[in-house]
Amino acid sequence: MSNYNINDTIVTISTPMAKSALGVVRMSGVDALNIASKICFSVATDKAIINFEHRKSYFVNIKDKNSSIVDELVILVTKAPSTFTTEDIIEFYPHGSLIVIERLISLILSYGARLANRGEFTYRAYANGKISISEAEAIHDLIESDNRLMAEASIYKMKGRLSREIDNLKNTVKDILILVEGDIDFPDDDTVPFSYSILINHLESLKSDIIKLLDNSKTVQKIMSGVKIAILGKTNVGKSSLFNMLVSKDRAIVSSIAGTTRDFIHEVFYINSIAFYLIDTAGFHFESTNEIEIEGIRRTKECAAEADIIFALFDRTRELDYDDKHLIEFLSNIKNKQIAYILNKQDEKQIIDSSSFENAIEVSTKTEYGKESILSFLENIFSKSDFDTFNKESYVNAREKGYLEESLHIIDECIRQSKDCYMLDSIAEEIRILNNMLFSMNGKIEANEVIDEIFANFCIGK
Ligand SMILES: Nc1nc2c(ncn2[C@@H]2O[C@H](COP(=O)(O)OP(=O)(O)OP(=O)(O)O)[C@@H](O)[C@H]2O)c(=O)[nH]1
Ligand SMILES: [Mg+2]
Repeated sequence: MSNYNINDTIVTISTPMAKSALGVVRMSGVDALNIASKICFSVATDKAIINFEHRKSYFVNIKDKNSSIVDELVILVTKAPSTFTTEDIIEFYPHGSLIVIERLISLILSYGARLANRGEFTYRAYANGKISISEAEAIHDLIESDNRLMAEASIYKMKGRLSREIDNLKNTVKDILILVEGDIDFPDDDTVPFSYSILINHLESLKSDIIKLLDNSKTVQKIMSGVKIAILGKTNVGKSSLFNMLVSKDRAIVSSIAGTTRDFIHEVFYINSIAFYLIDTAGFHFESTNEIEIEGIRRTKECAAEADIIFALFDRTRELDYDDKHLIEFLSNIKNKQIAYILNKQDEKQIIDSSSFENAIEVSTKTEYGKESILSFLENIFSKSDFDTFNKESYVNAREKGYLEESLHIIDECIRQSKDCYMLDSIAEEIRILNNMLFSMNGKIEANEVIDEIFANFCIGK
């Protein structure tokens, strides 16, 4: 991708290659207007359109080289430089027949355009300085988002919420560099007073800004990615019944035969727009010799490891047996996860006392008693301050996080050198590396392989 020519004209379909009411075909580049003027004929006058105006739509017949009509459609013209790619862009909205779309694209190609690669429009926006690499990645996140909050967070990142934070960090680094270089070049000039303790204060404050950004990002990511919940329990305690109750659908098979669920079932439900990904699992039966059950239990444990929250379910109408106790022991070894102990079948004669578990939630999936308690438990997973953070801050991906963590190491090294009153030349060199690090994070200095990897994941036509 990084080796692609950005001086030619590219075209491709931006909607899925499938029969639909309408499609979108996008063309961008130096020759876009010229090519459009050869194939677009005004429906009103049947004359070729020679001069296109910026941000104007036209109702046209597309005609091939034999003057045969390919389609009658609307095009939207936007002219350089105020476009997504900063180049002239024509968007065609043909009828969504694959034949029509293929004919239209072939016609455009025959006039010298080239078929666009994955993400190539966004790559051009990046290469032409319209968006930062972080903003390009946010566009990809937006397209991939599968819940409302993920879409929201990526839109704000796309619109520069993170870039602004990084710009603030860059400005602070620049000020620190001026402080250090000022003292190197003009040691006797006291207009910008220098001392190692002033320098250390600046570095400490920069460090805490980066740590805050990383912490905020963690919160934003937790909210936008949704919460994975695994329902665990021995056979027949009502896991699938609980699952169906929470997703409000008769999705999983429920039966009194032990071992009904053999594999996972996933469903998503929402509370205050937060996505909860619920997983129903196979019953926890520890001493199984049945091959299918053993595999089911292996998968259940894997699923527990991936979940953010575990719902440990017990049947209140029976004494805790070997499998229940084994599950409790298994859960006691799990760290850093929220575990909710749920006692089911509250509608029948109670054998287990709820005080056997700390903060147990009592439910009956049969009467839906206790459903509200479970929902309110989930509602309180995130605090008001988590939501405030979500509404104001942005998130970093693995690539950006790598740069920030590396920046923290460099800052620590600068602080160490400053505390030992090292030569300022050495500290200045470290700060320059830090500066480049932040530029590489969302600016234009990137290794080609990284660029290639980012854009290779994009959709065709974006
Ligand atoms: N009385 C009563 N019966 C329930 C309740 N919840 C589930 N059951 C019954 O318990 C039996 C097992 O329910 P399932 O939801 O299939 O249990 P499970 O834990 O998914 O079982 P496996 O998939 O076999 O591990 C069924 O006969 C349900 O009707 C409840 O709240 N009260
Ligand atoms: Mg089940």
